[in-house]
Amino acid sequence: MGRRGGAATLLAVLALLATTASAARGGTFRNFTSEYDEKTVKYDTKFSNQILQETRFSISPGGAGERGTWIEPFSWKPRAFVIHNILTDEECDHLISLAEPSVKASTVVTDSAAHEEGVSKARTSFGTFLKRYHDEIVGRVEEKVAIMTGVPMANGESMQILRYERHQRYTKHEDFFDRAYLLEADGMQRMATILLYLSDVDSGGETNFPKGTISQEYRASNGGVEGVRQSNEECGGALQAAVKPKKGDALLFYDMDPQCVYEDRFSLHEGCPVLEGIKWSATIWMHQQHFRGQEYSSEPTPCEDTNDSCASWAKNGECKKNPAYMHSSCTLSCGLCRQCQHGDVLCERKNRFAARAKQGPGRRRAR
Ligand SMILES: O=C(O)CCC(=O)C(=O)O
Repeated sequence: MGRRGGAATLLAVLALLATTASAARGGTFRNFTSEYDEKTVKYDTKFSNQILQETRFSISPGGAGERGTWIEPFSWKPRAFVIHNILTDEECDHLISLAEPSVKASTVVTDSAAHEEGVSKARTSFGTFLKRYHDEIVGRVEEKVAIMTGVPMANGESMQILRYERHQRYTKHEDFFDRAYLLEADGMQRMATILLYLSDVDSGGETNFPKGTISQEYRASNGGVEGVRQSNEECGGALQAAVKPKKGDALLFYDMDPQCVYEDRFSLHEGCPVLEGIKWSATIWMHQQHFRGQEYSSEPTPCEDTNDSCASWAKNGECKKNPAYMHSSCTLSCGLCRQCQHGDVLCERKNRFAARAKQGPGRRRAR
């Protein structure tokens, strides 16, 4: 390297050091405020580690863990990955059974400014939301999603379950919000979307990226151009970059660039019409920051009675007869929470959600 080259390199290194130092002081990233405190991070990590111990991932089918969970890069435009066998059949069936009684015509945010919900013309499926950490299985699935995305579940919206019948579809759209709406949005921008396929579909129902490009590796290991070509007459014929739903698989894609600054326009996607059978899927959107962070406060919610007589009142049926008082003052005796062992995050999380349920439902946001 000549003198000039050496000087240029030195300047580049100095510039990099200056940028890093300014980032460390919070200068460069001043627009990005992290809501994490140390406790929350520990809390999230600890629980994820519990799930991680049971869930082995591999980047090839041969090296997969017990359940055969492995990750296959599908596209780099947008960044999209198929995660094979992430859910067990039991988990899929459980999510469907929870959603089935309440699925109704899907809603989307039709007027971002007013946050009004309206029945979607773009989406003709049926859908419902499951409360975050609705039960142990929902929590387990959510934690797997946190691991897969590398984003704590506190940044995730509640899971939306969709049911598509024959000819039902979800037309082309992007999942990130308009910047104007971002100012009011909880958790800032949606950075990643995960679609969990809860059923096989006899024909159709592919998730297609009309601007996407299937990665070379994916083509090579899936029978080349012919092998990956999907077609759906009701979705315009030959599909650009489509994933076929398979029960237990997930499709993870990023809605923003790796720096989380720009929206990724390649992430435009659609749920093609189902041609035969029924398609069930679950969607979780992960945000840049905590989404409705108050639901995930890092302090355990105490589970205790406020009156010494609670236990005997509960025995006499007062929890049912006088719920207004008993459900706020005798939560332990009425069985609305449990006293958790120190560090039993699963138990603590349940208590937190029980306490929230007591306060009544919050406003739900649909897409
Ligand atoms: O069901 C699909 O394949 C697409 C669903 C979707 O686009 C969404 O939920 O945002």
